[in-house]
Amino acid sequence: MFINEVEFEVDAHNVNAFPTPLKGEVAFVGRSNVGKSSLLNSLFGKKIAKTSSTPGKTRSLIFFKINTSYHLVDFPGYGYAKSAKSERNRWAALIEEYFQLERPRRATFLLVDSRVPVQSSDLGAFEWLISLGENVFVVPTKIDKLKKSELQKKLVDIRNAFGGANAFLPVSTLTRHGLKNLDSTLRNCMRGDWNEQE
Ligand SMILES: Nc1nc2c(ncn2[C@@H]2O[C@H](COP(=O)(O)OP(=O)(O)OP(=O)(O)O)[C@@H](O)[C@H]2O)c(=O)[nH]1
Ligand SMILES: [Mg+2]
Repeated sequence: MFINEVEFEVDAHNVNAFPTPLKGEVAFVGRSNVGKSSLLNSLFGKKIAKTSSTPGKTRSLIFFKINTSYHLVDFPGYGYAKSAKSERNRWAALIEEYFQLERPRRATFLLVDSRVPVQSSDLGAFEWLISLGENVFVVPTKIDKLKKSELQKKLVDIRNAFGGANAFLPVSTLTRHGLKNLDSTLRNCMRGDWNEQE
């Protein structure tokens, strides 16, 4: 596996708390509860990102240092209606600021829940990231919840909806399906040859 050393670096509630950039960085974004933090823990092989069955667990940008040279950033989820509007606005502002900063960001991994139809909030996030010139990898999550035939159909829908993505990387943290592929995609991104992906 590419990731062999992980360290929690900082829990950033504002731009001033973002760490000094390293050689490369990737962001993990998606709706609340889609499985961002769980996926990072599975990639890391240890539970250092906080997860919860209650949406809204991650409330700031959490920077993890991997292999001493790169950052992985765990984002707060968007689309969580129950949190206070002022708090949602604050997260939205922080997310926007992050993407407007010059950082050595190689790619953004946009996680989408494979169990539900394509969501307009996910499409909105995708289009916004593409408009900023981001390399976006779409990661359908929780695929253990679908039968094989349902999954095939869902993946076709997702590919059609998110045209312009660098690649589609379905995963399950329960079965570990797709994790190796994701890990090697991360390696390619960090080394700057992510174009070799399909
Ligand atoms: N069945 C199944 N459940 C999963 C999978 N990945 C995550 N979950 C569950 O989904 C829930 C949310 O997971 P988190 O990783 O906390 O989600 P998050 O996207 O970080 O959520 P926020 O921090 O609120 O934005 C938890 O109950 C996880 O156990 C998966 O691959 N399969
Ligand atoms: Mg989280």
